[in-house]
Parts: sequence; C-alpha cells; structure tokens
Amino acid sequence: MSLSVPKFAHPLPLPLQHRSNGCSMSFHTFTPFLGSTHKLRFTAPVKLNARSNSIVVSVSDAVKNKKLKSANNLLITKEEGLLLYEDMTLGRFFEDMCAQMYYRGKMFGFVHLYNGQEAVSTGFIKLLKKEDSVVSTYRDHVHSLSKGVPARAVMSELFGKATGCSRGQGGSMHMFSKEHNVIGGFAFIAEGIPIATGAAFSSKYRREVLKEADCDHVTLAFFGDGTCNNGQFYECLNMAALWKLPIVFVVENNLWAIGMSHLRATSDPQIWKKGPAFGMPGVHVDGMDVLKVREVAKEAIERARRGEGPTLVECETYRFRGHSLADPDELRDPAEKAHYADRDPISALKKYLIGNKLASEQELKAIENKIDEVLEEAVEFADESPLPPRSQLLENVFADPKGFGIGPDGKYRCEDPKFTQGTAHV
Ligand SMILES: Cc1ncc(C[n+]2csc(CCOP(=O)(O)OP(=O)(O)O)c2C)c(N)n1
Ligand SMILES: [Mg+2]
Repeated sequence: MSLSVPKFAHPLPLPLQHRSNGCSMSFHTFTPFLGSTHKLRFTAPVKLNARSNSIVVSVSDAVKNKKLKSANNLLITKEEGLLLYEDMTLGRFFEDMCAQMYYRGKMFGFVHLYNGQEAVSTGFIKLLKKEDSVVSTYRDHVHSLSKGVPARAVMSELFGKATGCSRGQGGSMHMFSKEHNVIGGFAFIAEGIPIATGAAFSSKYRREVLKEADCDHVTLAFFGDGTCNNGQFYECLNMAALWKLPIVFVVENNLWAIGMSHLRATSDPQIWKKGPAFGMPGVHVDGMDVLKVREVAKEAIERARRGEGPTLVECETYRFRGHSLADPDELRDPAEKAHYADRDPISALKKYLIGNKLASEQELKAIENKIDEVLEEAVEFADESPLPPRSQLLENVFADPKGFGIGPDGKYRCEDPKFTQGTAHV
C-alpha cells in the first residue's frame, strides 16, 4: 500500500484571507457541559474562520462595544499608548542592537530574536503586577525587558558577563530575574510550560492553603506554535484546568518552527481549539495588533486573578528575522515575509496613536531617541563588565561527581573523572 503525500497548503493565503475581513480576533464558544460562564464566551453571529471549516465567533463586536463605551471612543489613553509604544520600540531596538553585537563577536552560541512579535510581549506583560510571573523560551530577551529587567542586565547576560541578570551563566536563552519574577528562558521547547504551571500552583497554594489572602499572582507562559506539538503542553493544560490554576498559556504562532511550516506539522492548526478540549477558554487573536492582544490579555489575566482558572490564547504573529542569527532565512517565501512586514505591529500602533491624536511624531521620536541612549549605555556597561569568576562555574550544579566542584578551600577543583574508562561513581 502506498501512502499518498498530502498537498500542503502554503501558509500565506490563509492568514491573508483571515485578516482581510477586518476581524481577526475570535473567541470560541464551548459546550455548556464544560460549565464555564466566564466573560470569554460570546454569542455574536456565527462566522466561518477562513483557516478551516471550524465554527468560531467573532469578537470584533465586543471590541466595538468597548469603544463606544469609552468617553473618547478609543481603547487606550495617551499614557497607555505611549507606554505601549515605548515597550515595543525598546524590544525592537534592543534586538537590532543584539544582531549588531552578535556579528561583532560579542555574543556566543545561538541568539534568537523577537522582531515582529512585540505586540504579544507588550500586550500581555504590560498588564502584569511585579509579583506576577513570566516564563519564556529561548526567544526571551523582549519578555524580560517588558517585565522590567533593565536593558543593561539583559545585554550583559548576552555578553556572558558577571553583571548579567543570570550572572553571565546563562546567556541568550536563559534570562532570569528573581526580582522581576522572570522565571526563565528555556532552551528545550515546552520545558518552561511545567515550570510556569508549577509557579501558578504555588500562587494558588499560598492563597488557599497558606491563607495568604493577597496572593492573587498570575503566571504567563509564552511558547511557540511548534511547541504545541509537544506532550508537556497537553499535560500542563490538563493539570492547570483540573486545579483551576492562575495561568495564561500564550502561544506565539509565528507560523514556523525553524524551517517547518505550522500547517505541515500540526493535525489541526487552530491551536486555540485545544483550550476547550481541556475545559478552558481558547482564544484566537491577531498578534500583530497590540490593542487587540491587550483586550484579550486583560480578560484572561483578570479571569486567572479572580481564581477562575487558565486560558489558552493563540496569538497569530510573525518573526521578521531568521529562526536565530545563524539562520540565513532562505526557506520562507519572500512574498510571505513582505506581507507581514507590511503589518509591522509598531508601525500600526504609531499610525493609531498619530491618527487618533494621542501622540505627535515628535513625541514618538523623543521616545526612540531615549531608547537609543539606553541601549548605548547598556552595550557600554556590558562591554566593560567583568567575566564571571571561574569559581562560579559549578555553582547551582546539583550533581557533583567525584573530582569536580568547589573544594574545601573555596576554589574550583577539577580532577580527570575518567568517565571514558568506565561508569563514574558519584
Ligand atoms: C525538546 C526540544 N526538541 C527540539 C528542539 C529544537 N528546536 C529548537 S527551536 C525549535 C522550533 C520551535 O518552534 P516554535 O515553538 O514555533 O517557536 P519559535 O522558534 O517559532 O518561536 C525546535 C524544534 C528543542 N530546542 N527542544
Ligand atoms: Mg513558531
């Protein structure tokens, strides 16, 4: 018996059609036996989503109603708009600076940039409290910046310096800040999802078992479309729904997992549909529009904070550069790249702010200039900072095979463990 090779759809036409109807944000209604009565249910007229024949419900009416309710007919205030613009621009300029420094040999290993996806990080993280937690992937610089980790600490980490937010021990893929509750970038895909689930469990435990009434902290878990084919994702959706954990699973669907198209790799490309399968709302939002992301994020974060459990949000976005700085990015269709470049989330926000007289060109330029200065200082700081001491090498390494580690004199010791000559006895 010969297997027929499926003719895979090119990813480009689907989002194009989907977005051209002007209401790219959609919520799923789920069957009553799942028991939820939360606000994320909408009863607007049923529409067919262009991506498949599944039935989804448009949320554009909800956004329109919200607009009408506010006094000035807008979704954000001037202050909020400027904050969003500053955060997204910081993310973009930071990553551009990383690319420069990487090609100048200041960074080592793989470096994965976030250009194009800024609306997701900003739209979600800028709504958080300091005590709330963020868990990221190897594409973690911008999530850390949005959560308040100073640019100089992130840059210094990328330079592998002792002043980096992980003391130079992690590098690009392992941003961490206890102070800012950034619980890590994780290099193995899906590895961060159980960590985030654990963080959400600890918030619930503190509140309900230890009776810390003010512990209403929320955790955001960010990860990509490719990661949703990994088992840990499903295990954590199950546990989070079962225990009603205060977590939001944020899928950044940029349509690609390195060189693998999402549509070729996933049996049902609508990731948000997996939420209702586990008894939580599944939401699909245009991840190139920070205002739409923010509306959805507000609902999901508030729902988690109220103790009503998790939400799965699929943000449809795009990365503007290769998978990492080592990727020549020759696989993706130039027409697809051009299409998404046109939908640049920062240009879109700029247009909105200026068009609605929330900001002038000069005000936005002043923000950009300020960020340029911050980044110049960050690079100088990172460059001048010392390398970590050698004694730091095996700190936080839990296994200490005979012959390795910090000796009684406090110095690093290393004897040949002769691993190649037999089993090491630890
Ligand atoms: C467990 C595991 N398997 C494979 C890899 C190799 N790998 C690195 S990135 C990646 C693709 C992930 O794609 P996606 O989740 O869509 O994230 P994106 O890079 O698009 O942000 C893979 C398979 C890995 N890091 N970890
Ligand atoms: Mg991806």
